[in-house]
Amino acid sequence: METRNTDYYLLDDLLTDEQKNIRAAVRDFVQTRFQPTVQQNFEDGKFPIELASEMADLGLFGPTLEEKYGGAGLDSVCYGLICQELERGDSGLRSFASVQSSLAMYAIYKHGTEEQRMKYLPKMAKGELIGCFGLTEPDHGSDPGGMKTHATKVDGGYVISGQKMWITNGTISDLAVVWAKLDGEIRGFIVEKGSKGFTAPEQHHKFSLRASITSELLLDEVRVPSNSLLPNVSGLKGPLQCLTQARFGIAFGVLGSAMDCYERTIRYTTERKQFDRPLAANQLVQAELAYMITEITKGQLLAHRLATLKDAGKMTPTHVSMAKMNNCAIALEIARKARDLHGANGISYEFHICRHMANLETVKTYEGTHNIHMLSIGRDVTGISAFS
Ligand code: TGC
Ligand code: FAD
Repeated sequence: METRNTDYYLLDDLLTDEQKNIRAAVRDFVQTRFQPTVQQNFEDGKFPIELASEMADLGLFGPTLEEKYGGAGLDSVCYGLICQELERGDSGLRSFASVQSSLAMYAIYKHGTEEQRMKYLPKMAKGELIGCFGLTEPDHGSDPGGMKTHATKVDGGYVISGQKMWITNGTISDLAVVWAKLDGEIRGFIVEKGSKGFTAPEQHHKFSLRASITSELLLDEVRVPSNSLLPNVSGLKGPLQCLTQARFGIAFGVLGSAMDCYERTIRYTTERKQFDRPLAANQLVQAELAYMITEITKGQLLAHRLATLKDAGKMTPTHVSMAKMNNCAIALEIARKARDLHGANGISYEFHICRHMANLETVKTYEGTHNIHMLSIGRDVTGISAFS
């Protein structure tokens, strides 16, 4: 009954012991190791990279991959619950793990050679190598197909030039999966830290995702060897297939932030009194609490079904769009309502709500904005593209 507060529809009955145990282990890690410093890290604009090896020991990097690549072959519900518990702590913590697992490791796993997989994945699973995923550019966010970063074939390899922006983990990464156009086609390249002409300066002055590293990737005629190319895919579907994995994790992850906001608000409104009675005794307050738990419950059902579709091989990209779009929107709305119900305390670091709220503004935007997912669903149900 550990999640009784947010398990309104007894979804735990559908979980296996393994799924519950993994959720409990990640929750414990977040509470004991991450939570004590999150306020300070958020204030300082710092990600606690020193926790990476503990996260690796818990199996949080590439958990669904086979053992030979350092994974544990976990199912999709397990992966989703890992994301949920990490994001209950902070969206930046889930971002760190999402980018490592679903974007950088998955790109190499899905699009790389066996040699590339064996070179990078086991070390990434151990947290010995950190990766990032460079798709977005200053002038191409929602429309990555227009990217300007380009690669040219030269003797023994490629030369890559361009600029990526808003890249999670960039500055602390040992390798970047960079998407660039080669002969007009989008291709993926592994660019290692220290490559001549490659730098990853940190982007500062953010209101959101402050306990997370966000960076530019600057590529000034960076020469990479032939075996840096991910050979098994070309075109926009290369990065989009990776994004499908990460968006799946976000559909679960944001529920963690929403749950934390809801549970804190239940506690706060039952304890704090105004007009000689608890805030929660007011019908207007109860209406907000009822909204929160209803949307969390609907979001959990959507996410759980998405995971079972994924493991059954029936999940489509627009299934993922629906869950990412909906769950981000309701999590943000829940955080805003929680902020309101905490009154002035709602803006204080000490009460954590405003941090979640600010983070969720980013999560609504990255990995495809709300509008982009809505239009993807619109295209699916009408057969008409509103993009072009
Ligand atoms: P479109 O014609 O739709 O697609 C091109 C090819 O890709 C295939 N495809 C997908 N494959 C897998 N998963 C998906 N979700 C897919 N969506 C499309 C499609 O079938 C096609 O394949 P083929 O074989 O015909 O070539 O392309 P489009 O140019 O119309 O663009 C579609 C659009 C707008 C939906 C797409 O560009 C898009 O999703 N834009 C949003 C960009 C985005 O999400 N960027 C995220 C950057 S990474 C990030 O934010 C990480 S933050 C992580 C963190 O910190 O946690
Ligand atoms: P734009 O595409 O300029 O969109 C601006 C607004 O216009 C949005 O509301 C959008 O929905 C709307 N819009 C755009 N096109 C349409 C349309 N056709 N119809 C209707 N509305 C439209 N990227 C990476 O590659 N790797 C990362 O690791 C990464 N991490 C990130 C971390 C953070 C903290 C942030 C903030 C972003 C990150 N991103 C990353 C970038 C992110 O994916 C992009 O910001 C996102 O895809 C949106 O692009 P944009 O910011 O250029 O917005």
